[in-house]
Amino acid sequence: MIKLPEDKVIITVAQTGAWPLVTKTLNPNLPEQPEEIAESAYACYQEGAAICHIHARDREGRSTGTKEVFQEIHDRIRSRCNLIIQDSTGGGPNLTFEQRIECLHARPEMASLNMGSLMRVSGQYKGIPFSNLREEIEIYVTRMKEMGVKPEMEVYSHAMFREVENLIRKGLVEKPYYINLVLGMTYQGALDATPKYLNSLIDFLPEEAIFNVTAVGAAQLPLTTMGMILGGCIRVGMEDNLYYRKGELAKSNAQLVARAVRIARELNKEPATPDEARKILGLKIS
Ligand code: KMH
Ligand code: ZN
Repeated sequence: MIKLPEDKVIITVAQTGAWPLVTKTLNPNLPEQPEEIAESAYACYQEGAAICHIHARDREGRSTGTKEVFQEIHDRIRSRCNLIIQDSTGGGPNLTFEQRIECLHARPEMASLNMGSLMRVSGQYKGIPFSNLREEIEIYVTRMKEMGVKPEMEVYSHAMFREVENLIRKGLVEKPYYINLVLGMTYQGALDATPKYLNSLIDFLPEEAIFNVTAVGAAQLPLTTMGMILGGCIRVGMEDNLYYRKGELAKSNAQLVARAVRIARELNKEPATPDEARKILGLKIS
């Protein structure tokens, strides 16, 4: 595992997720439309985020994969700042295999790559898998490679390192590998968000990997703090956690980024700028 420079942390903000029930009805401050996502992204950039992980919604608030909506979000963000744009290929349960990857045509610098399948266990999609078969992962990563997009490999359990190893063995991902350890998803096959699981996932990281910590719900604060201490990058934001603290909804994504930056500074770390993050991750400098 590669640790970040001691005095740096790369902060990703994941502002809006794909889950259809997570809308403004649960937190009215959730940005859904391109203009809201871009405005909020700029506020997060000003607070210290370097990467923006993006899901798009249509005008009715449903997950969409269309290039046009992603392009509008990218253009709006890029007209204001140089945040690294990381599109989600996780899609939503309503998106097909091809729709999930259409966002690549809007030319993000990075894109998520889910490293195995999980089972949805609640709501109208209960029993519908979040499918990421080896063949599918390989198709996605090959397209990313062709288009110069760095994959953010999302790992939800130890078993998914088998898929990471497969991509490394086949030369389909480049160093430094960027691996997002995602804890606390309420899907069957995912790990709970506990310090013990985080530590044990870190033990299985390949040598040349930089890691990021994502934790869902109330675990976002303690586990991202732990991630910083252990030399990792962190992800905060309303895709993973709608609350600032118990009983208090987050006012904005920027509020969650600002708290992460305060904690980083208490730990003698500065948030990496987007260009510093590009250098660390091996992306082209903007
Ligand atoms: N909602 C996250 C916990 C993706 O976008 O590819 C999982 C995620 C998947 O971020
Ligand atoms: Zn996502």
